[in-house]
Amino acid sequence: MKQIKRLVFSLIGLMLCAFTSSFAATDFVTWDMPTPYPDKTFHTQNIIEFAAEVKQLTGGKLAIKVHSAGSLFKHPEIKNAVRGGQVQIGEFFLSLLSNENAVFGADSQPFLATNYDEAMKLWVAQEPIIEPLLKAQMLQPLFAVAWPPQGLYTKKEIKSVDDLKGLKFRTYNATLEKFANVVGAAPTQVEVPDIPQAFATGQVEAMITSSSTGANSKAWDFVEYFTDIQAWLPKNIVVVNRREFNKLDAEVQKSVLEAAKKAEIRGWEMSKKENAAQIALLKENGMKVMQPSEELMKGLKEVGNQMLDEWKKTAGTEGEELLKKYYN
Ligand code: PCA
Repeated sequence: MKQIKRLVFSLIGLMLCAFTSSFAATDFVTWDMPTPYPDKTFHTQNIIEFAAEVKQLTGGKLAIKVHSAGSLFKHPEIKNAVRGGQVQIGEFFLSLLSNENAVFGADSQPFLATNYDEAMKLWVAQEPIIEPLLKAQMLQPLFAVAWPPQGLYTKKEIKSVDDLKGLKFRTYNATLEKFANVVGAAPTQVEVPDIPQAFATGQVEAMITSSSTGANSKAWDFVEYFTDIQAWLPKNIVVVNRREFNKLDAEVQKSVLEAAKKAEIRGWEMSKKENAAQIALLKENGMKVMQPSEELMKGLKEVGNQMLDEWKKTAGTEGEELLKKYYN
């Protein structure tokens, strides 16, 4: 009898434990999400919508608190903050990881993919290659969105690659830094929120970035020319810590993946619309929006070819596989 009592008690105990822990798992959870770019950036807007959708789909079980503009973690620290579990989810510029493996930087190779269709094709080729690399670091990619094509911002008209020589050049990753070095410019890494200040103080005088980042930074305050070279479309990626993701209920996990899928589609559409609108805004504010000369494009593409050859050497078989998929 005693034994049966004990058994019943321990069974009740077990059930209570299971109940409270499952309750804890389904209880309301808040995730912190650092992002590098200011609120008005379309990527950030897209992420704010993603967070709202997650909240709605999960009936409030998962709330994502967005900390934009590098306010919680500085851009270069975001990936490791997610990896280490200090935060559960985060956004960063994918090609920043090219120092770990060159395949992460495929989307920043000059003139490899120069429009939205090609950029999407490149992402389709790149995703299955980078996913296991991220997974090995406890990271699960959720979605990636391309920036508009990268253009050239300068104080003077640029007619050939030679005109870039000696310019103090704002850069945002190792590939762009390399590009600046190859064309004989002087690179300085500057995060987006610091662009206006870097130009105002003369730390830099030229840059390559999207119409979006140029217009958001009020480029007309410090440069006169935007040359529409459409050199590449780099991406931002959103990743989640897998341990944290696995803690969620299956239903909540499903909702996160569903919202992520929608965010990727919406983000690419936003990017396209953004490009047209922001180029118009550059013009409205008095900037000269130029089509590149043949000579400039020829020179830039030569630089692109040279850089791609070097990239192939460092990207090894994974890089080969990526390019094969992309070109097919
Ligand atoms: N804007 C970001 C990345 C690429 C872009 O268009 C930047 O300038 O840092």
